[in-house]
Amino acid sequence: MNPTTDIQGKAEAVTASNAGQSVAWTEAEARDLYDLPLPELLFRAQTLHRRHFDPTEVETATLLSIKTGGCPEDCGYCSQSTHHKTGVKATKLMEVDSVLAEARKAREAGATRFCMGAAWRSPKDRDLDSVCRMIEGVRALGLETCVTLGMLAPDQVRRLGDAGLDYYNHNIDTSRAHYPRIATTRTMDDRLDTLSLVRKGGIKLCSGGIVGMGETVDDRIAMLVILANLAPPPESVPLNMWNAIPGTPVMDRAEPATPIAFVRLVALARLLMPASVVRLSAGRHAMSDEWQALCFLAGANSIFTGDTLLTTGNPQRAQDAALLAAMGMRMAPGPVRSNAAVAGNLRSASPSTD
Ligand code: SAM
Ligand code: DTB
Ligand code: SF4
Repeated sequence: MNPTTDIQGKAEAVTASNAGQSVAWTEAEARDLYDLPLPELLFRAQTLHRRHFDPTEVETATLLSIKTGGCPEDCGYCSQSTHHKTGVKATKLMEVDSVLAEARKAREAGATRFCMGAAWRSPKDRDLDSVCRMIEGVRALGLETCVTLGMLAPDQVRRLGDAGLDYYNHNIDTSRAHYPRIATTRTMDDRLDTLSLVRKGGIKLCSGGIVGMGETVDDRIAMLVILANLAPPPESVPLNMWNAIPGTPVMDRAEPATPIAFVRLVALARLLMPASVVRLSAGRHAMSDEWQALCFLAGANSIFTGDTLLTTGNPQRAQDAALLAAMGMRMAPGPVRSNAAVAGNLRSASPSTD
């Protein structure tokens, strides 16, 4: 019998439980899936993808850096750490009204989620007052809300939940083994503790990582296994290709993933976390249309739209719309949710051929 048949059975069990609470993956099982012949890997990923989602739809979120630079953490990949000379200027927390004006623009451009990022180790209570008003204001515009503010205390989670926060983004970034090589002012367990508090607070998790920081393929797989075993996995899983930042320590050891290696990782994320939205996040402007197209075929179903991420660039929205149209796909008009019922309910969108 094909040794991966049992593993596929496990992936089906994740689907059956619809959230994966009871299924724990091992790194060896995940590696077996990752190493499948690409046509087989993509077939399996697509099969699970369409059980949960309309495979022609991609969720769109827009990011805004509400407090840039001056961060005391030493994350070796980040433009915003005070430990590295990257040329990023530190700013104060934005005014609530200015943030809401940006959210309105994002909504007019078609985004369904607005994500606000702050370069903090953890928020001060006074700053959280403003962030809560931003969340309330963005929600009132009819957008889903996401914030990424660093580590949280239980009371801060409660306040964010009371403000109506939908998602908290907090990436684990890499494997446990590689973590000390990318940050020393915090640990993987610090990250997992915040994720656990956020989940207990009833807020949905957005957690993923970065590829291309000198890690091995096994590190990338180990990172996905940690996320998949959170029981249930994060509702949203961003996979970032490291956006090179001159002046950071990661610059000396960065090695971008090949397109095929990245696509395999996306497919593995889809197999290990079939009910999660997998976001093709930073690094898209360095990817060809064909590379991105393969990621969508492997199960990625979310992107950031808008020309900037936090401090780096992102493809123009028109370019994204053109790629999706060429694939007979579209930006989802509302939040994307796992729903086995969409299988067999594909719109008869035909690809544009120009
Ligand atoms: N300070 C908060 C924190 O670290 O959680 C929130 C902001 S931080 C910039 C959010 C995430 O952006 C990081 O966890 C990391 O995964 C991602 N990130 C930062 N710099 C990046 C880069 N150059 N390329 C890709 N992803 C990056
Ligand atoms: C995530 O996983 N990627 C986004 C969001 N979550 C906060 C951040 C990407 C940052 C890319 C580097 C920059 O623009 O500074
Ligand atoms: Fe600070 Fe977040 Fe950048 Fe780390 S990733 S330096 S915590 S802004």
